[in-house]
Amino acid sequence: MTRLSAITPSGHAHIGNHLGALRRWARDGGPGDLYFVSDLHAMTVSYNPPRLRALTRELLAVLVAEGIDPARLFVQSDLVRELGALSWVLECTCSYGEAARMTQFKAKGGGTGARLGLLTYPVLMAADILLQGADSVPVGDDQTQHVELARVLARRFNSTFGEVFVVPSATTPPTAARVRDLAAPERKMSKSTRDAAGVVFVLDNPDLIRRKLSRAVTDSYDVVAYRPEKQPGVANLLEIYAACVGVSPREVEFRTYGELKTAVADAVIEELRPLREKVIELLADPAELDRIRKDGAERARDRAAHRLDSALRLAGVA
Ligand code: AQP
Repeated sequence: MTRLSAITPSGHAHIGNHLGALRRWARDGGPGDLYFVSDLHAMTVSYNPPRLRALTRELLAVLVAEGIDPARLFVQSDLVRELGALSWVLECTCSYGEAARMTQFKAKGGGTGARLGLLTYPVLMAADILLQGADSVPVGDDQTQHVELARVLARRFNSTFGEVFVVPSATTPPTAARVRDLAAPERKMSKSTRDAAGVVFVLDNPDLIRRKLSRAVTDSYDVVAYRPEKQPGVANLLEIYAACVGVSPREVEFRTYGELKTAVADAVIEELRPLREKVIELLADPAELDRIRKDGAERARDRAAHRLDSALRLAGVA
């Protein structure tokens, strides 16, 4: 089985990415699993090119530092030519209605003024999946529709031109922590949030982590209890603590909010310390990171080559 997962360099990696996904990718990844930094997907909104390049490199370093096998990693844009070619073939089999129906396109302000890339990015995502021959794509609810489109396009290509693609399925990843913004616990912690006060980044130093946690929003109940509906801020802190130390949030006991915040800060600092150190070490050794990236690109291109060649040939263009 080949499971394909990605992280978009829309900002710096945070503790939510780590606890909710990356840590698990490193721990549970099977020999066929693949992971990539989806830098081309970060171009569908306004972005800064040098920052995108730096974030892509940083996220690759984070994935390696998490302990994911470098042989299973690649950067999406290293396959830009292959993906560009397959995206075009797939776009020519996909209707405007199918693309415009995507709820994410609508949610992100899709309309006549939207970038075309925002409309067609699910087709690029289909190309990501189909080129690597992934049969399973673990995604949250917001992405299942895109995997469904990849499924439709794979089937359509196979039945119209000839069998080339594995038909992928969306799978639900095992439940993991869903970390919320410390300053606004009604929303999830996000890489692209403008105000970083409520976001703990993997590369934040211990003092900054302590400061962000000491300012985390709580409530006026003044009781440390796990009641996500009534006390979302406190519940979020309990969940972060529990995910770091490996217990259930319901079994955690603290007397005061101050005590809770100090314990969460200590746990987060300890959880992130080895990861942060390793990322810094990797970023300081450009040759090693370049080697990992080049190696990953070659493997990913090798996996893609025969499918792309067959698809182009069957589509009558090469
Ligand atoms: N707050 C979170 N708690 C738990 N898991 C999270 N993930 C993201 N945020 C949280 C998981 O991290 C993986 C990679 O994320 P992504 O690049 O696919 O983008 P995302 O889900 O849109 O993450 P962000 O950080 O919120 O970025 P932006 O700001 O660009 O939207 C995914 O497996 C995701 O579930």
